[in-house]
Amino acid sequence: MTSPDIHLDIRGAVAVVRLTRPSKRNALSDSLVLALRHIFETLPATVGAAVLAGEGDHFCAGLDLSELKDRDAGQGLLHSRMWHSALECVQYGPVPVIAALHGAVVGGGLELASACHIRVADESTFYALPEGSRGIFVGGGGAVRIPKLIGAARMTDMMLTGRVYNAQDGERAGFAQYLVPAGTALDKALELAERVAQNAPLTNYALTHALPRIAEQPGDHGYLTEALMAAIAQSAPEAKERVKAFLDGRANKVKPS
Ligand code: 1HE
Repeated sequence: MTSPDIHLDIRGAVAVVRLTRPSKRNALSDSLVLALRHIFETLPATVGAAVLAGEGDHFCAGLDLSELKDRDAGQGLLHSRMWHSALECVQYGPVPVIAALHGAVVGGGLELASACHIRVADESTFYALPEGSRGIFVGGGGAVRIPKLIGAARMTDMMLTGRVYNAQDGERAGFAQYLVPAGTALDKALELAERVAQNAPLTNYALTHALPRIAEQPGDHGYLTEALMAAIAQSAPEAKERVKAFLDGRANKVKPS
């Protein structure tokens, strides 16, 4: 399934996925959501990390509101589940995903950004959940993912009052891990992706698939899952070689930033 509104470029070990519907502020139509899902389901095995960005002045204006009008309750339920399955392919796909944010990151656009593993925001970024004022609710997993970033109290405030967070306040609140000058989010995201792609694949898998589940488990279950994941990761030949390289003085040291 392809769409003219989304493009995939493979740059070495990094997949660059761009929303290319700037005339509609990258609003997410059904066909675009399905194409996004397809891209993350079928990334080549040579890819070690992905970057997700939006063309034009905004990352993403959320759900394509022009498609909302004719849906009954049953269709609405299935539609939300379709978003869930697509965004699960981003969060629990084969590689870590780094979102490069600028301009509007609103509604379903914020839900999409929340499914990524790292968010890099430039100074033009703003975050909002206009669902509250449109008489609807989040439906793309935002009720699960966004409170994990900023807390349920902040999300409640955003949806009840229409509060918009600017880039600085958004970073402080927890939307993004990186705040960079306007126009540089994609470069920073690419730089991070290059680094992430050099990690041992099992380490990246542990961070994207095991960590979020461990964090949801009761502590004593989490400790066991952590121990199992740690044992699997460290038994991989690549882990043994990386540790040996450090002990032999061939690997980088940790330096103060
Ligand atoms: C759209 C959409 C859209 C723009 N669906 N067409 N999301 C929202 O409620 C956000 C709605 N959008 C906005 O508030 C603004 O468009 C922006 C702040 C993002 C950008 O403003 P601006 O001045 O740059 O653009 P614009 O003039 O408002 O929009 C340009 C065009 O994009 C225009 O169409 P045109 O044919 O008149 O040129 C807009 O109609 C169109 N457009 N946003 C459809 N969202 C899984 S559930 C998720 C639920 C939600 O995401 S609800 C939140 C939806």
